[in-house]
Amino acid sequence: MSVTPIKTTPIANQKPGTSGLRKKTRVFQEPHFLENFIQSIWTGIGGAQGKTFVLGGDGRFFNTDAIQIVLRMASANGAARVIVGQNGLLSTPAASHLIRKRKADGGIILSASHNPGGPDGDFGVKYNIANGGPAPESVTSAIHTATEEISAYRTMDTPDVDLSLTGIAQLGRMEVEVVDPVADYAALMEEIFDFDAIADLFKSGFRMRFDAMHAITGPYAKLILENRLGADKGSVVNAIPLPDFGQGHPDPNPIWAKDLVDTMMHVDGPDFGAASDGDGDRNMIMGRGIYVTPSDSLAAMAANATFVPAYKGGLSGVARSMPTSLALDRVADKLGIECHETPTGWKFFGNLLDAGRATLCGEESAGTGSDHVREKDGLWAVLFWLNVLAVRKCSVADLMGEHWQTYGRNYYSRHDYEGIDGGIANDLMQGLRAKLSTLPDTIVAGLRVQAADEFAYDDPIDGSRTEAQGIRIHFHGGARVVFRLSGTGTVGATLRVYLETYATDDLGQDAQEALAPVIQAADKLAMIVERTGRKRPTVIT
Ligand code: VG1
Ligand code: CO
Repeated sequence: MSVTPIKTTPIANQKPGTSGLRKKTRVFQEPHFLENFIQSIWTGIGGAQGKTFVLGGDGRFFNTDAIQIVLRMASANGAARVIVGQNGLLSTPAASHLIRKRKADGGIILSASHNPGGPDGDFGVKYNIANGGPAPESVTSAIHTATEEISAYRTMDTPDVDLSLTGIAQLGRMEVEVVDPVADYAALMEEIFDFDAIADLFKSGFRMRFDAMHAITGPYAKLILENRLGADKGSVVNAIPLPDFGQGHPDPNPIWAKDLVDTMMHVDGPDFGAASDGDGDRNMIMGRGIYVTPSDSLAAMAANATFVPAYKGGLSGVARSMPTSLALDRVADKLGIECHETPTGWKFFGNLLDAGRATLCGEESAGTGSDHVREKDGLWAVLFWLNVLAVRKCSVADLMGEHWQTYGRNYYSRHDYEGIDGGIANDLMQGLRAKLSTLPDTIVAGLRVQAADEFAYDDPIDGSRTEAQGIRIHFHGGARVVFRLSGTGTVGATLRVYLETYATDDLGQDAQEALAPVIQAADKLAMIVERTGRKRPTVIT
């Protein structure tokens, strides 16, 4: 069982994006690709010697092989212990919780989140630090530098560790502790929420449907929603995690979770509907006849947080990613608490959560979370909504109707143009950047520009500055458009156009109709059709 240093050379483009390194699965399977990156993680964090790590993945194709590769490399690099989810499975929030609970030095999560899986799909690796959250930019850039300088990695020649049974196994000098992936997470949820109130809600005939999209949350949702809380058997659908997510796209939005939307829009549909993504950190919330945008969900959660036991004392502050709608800001204003605006990606919330400057955070991309872990958390958001509905005894539609009456409504939509040429995408952004200073006070598609800039973030805790985080254009009257390029795609570039307008009356419009002038202005400003040749977005959420 000797440790073998294997000679290697740097592989280009191993730069972590918004959330870890994501590539086509076949790229990850190429010789040395995964190994180079894992060794660079150890180098980037100052070595693995004597450390304890948490390890798990969302179960997508190549998860099982990759877990064994990481285990061997951890042992060969001197790690003391790796805590791994049974069968190599852990949802992202469960991994975050385990890192914190077990005071591990960090964790490796194998997932490309909402990206499709399978041999022709995507694979990914994220590194989380000791607070349980995604590595900040300082760490990911050290890892990236290491990928550019690597000349060897360390592994060992050992048989696979049996991960099918919980307990402790030995791999070289390292201990491998195989744990139930659901137990600790379920216990944490029970501490946060009023399980009795939610159980009573189900006893009263309340019906729900949770679509696990054949991804990681199936076993978590079955245990918590059906077994512990008493939701009807069969409330959790597509509950068995599959390596290719049943050929689906595990992204909980109205496009990819269309079955759920159809069920919920039916007059006899369930009272509450929800879905989560590949690695269990995203959520989609619906009521009968209503889809709640993630930005609205975040705002409504903030406004109703005191109905949940863990937050009954109030929120210390809230935070949202810059492209997320300003609905949250209105709630924060009323509550008299801080509202932080951060770049896209959960890693920017970590410092605020650690410092107690924010209790609740969220992103327009269906991510919400709190200081209970350091990742966004899909099932937690579902339980949050259930807890609020159980206490307030109202429907989702009534709750949102009342919310808009109180705060006004931020109509919101995101238009994605996927797989466009990288050069064209960069030119488009550059074109916008070049004219930012000339835009204020001009009229675009009937809307007058109030302010235009490129977002940069100064972290109030560690003082770090992150630049070029999206171009934002505010119009008089509260409308806004934001342009940025995705950092999670694996083919070409994805342009994301975030559209928003604010209304205090006429609260029941269709979002695309309410946003029509903003959509027109966005196209005029960025010359999307002209530059990309695309007449319409690939995905509208
Ligand atoms: C997307 C979302 C972002 C999210 C990130 C990771 O990033 O927009 O809000 O944090 O995915 O989520 P991008 O760079 O493609 O816009 V997950 O659930 O994919 O880890
Ligand atoms: Co995810």
